[in-house]
Amino acid sequence: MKEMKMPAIEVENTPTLKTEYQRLTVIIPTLNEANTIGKLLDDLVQRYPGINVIVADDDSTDGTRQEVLVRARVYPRIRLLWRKGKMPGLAASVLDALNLVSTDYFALMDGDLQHPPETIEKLLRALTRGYAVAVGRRVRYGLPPHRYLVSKVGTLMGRLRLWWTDSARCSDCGGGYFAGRTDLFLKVLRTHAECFELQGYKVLFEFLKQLPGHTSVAEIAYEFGWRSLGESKLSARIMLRYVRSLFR
Ligand SMILES: Nc1nc2c(ncn2[C@@H]2O[C@H](COP(=O)(O)OP(=O)(O)OP(=O)(O)O)[C@@H](O)[C@H]2O)c(=O)[nH]1
Ligand SMILES: [Mg+2]
Repeated sequence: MKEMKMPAIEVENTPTLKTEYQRLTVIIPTLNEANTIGKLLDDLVQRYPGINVIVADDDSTDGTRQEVLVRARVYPRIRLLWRKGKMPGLAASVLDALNLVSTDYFALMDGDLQHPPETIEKLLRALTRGYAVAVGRRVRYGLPPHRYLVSKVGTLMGRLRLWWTDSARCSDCGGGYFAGRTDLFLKVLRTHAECFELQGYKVLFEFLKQLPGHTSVAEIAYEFGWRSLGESKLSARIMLRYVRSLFR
């Protein structure tokens, strides 16, 4: 799994060709995000003609799937993965969706509008320029002080872990907004499936742990918005899962 060594830098401001959007699949895990998922999907397909989207829904009960299906009928590049009867979990949902991706690149973003859709273009641009991974780096946090602190400490611990094992690195390894080369990530998934914390939230961290230190990683700054609609699914149990994954 040899990757060219490239420094983690901001990607310059040249627009991505419109035809490049069809090379990307955006994975959106959802659990009861009916208030926001429709708006997010509308924004993505309007902004990025030709883009592919997979919504990986863990049997939501609030009409999330209906919001997706209404749009999928009009825009067939939107697909719904209904995980009914499967072991629930954010990471498990993302990995299931990743197995369905057939485009060169994929991106992961939340379905609650905390991740700004305009950043997708910069993530994609980094990949088409040759980076293996493009990571969104939060520069503002839509989080209350205690959550901000927990997030910062968690990210610092994650960075130490990645440095200690000479794994792939970036400054915001605890974020959930990133993109990557599909073949590389599928290879990691197929060779290290048993290592993933399937009910955890830190999918990026799980992958970085398995990628070698010389992997080329670009960092793209973005403002992590406040959750204005719907409810947070993050719990103390999920945070503990992350602590466990630091030592695995
Ligand atoms: N499929 C699936 N999606 C999930 C699950 N838990 C959370 N999600 C989705 O994953 C994304 C991130 O979850 P959030 O609850 O927003 O987590 P967060 O952004 O860290 O927390 P807040 O800042 O409080 O919103 C959202 O799109 C959720 O709907 C799950 O168990 N399964
Ligand atoms: Mg959120």
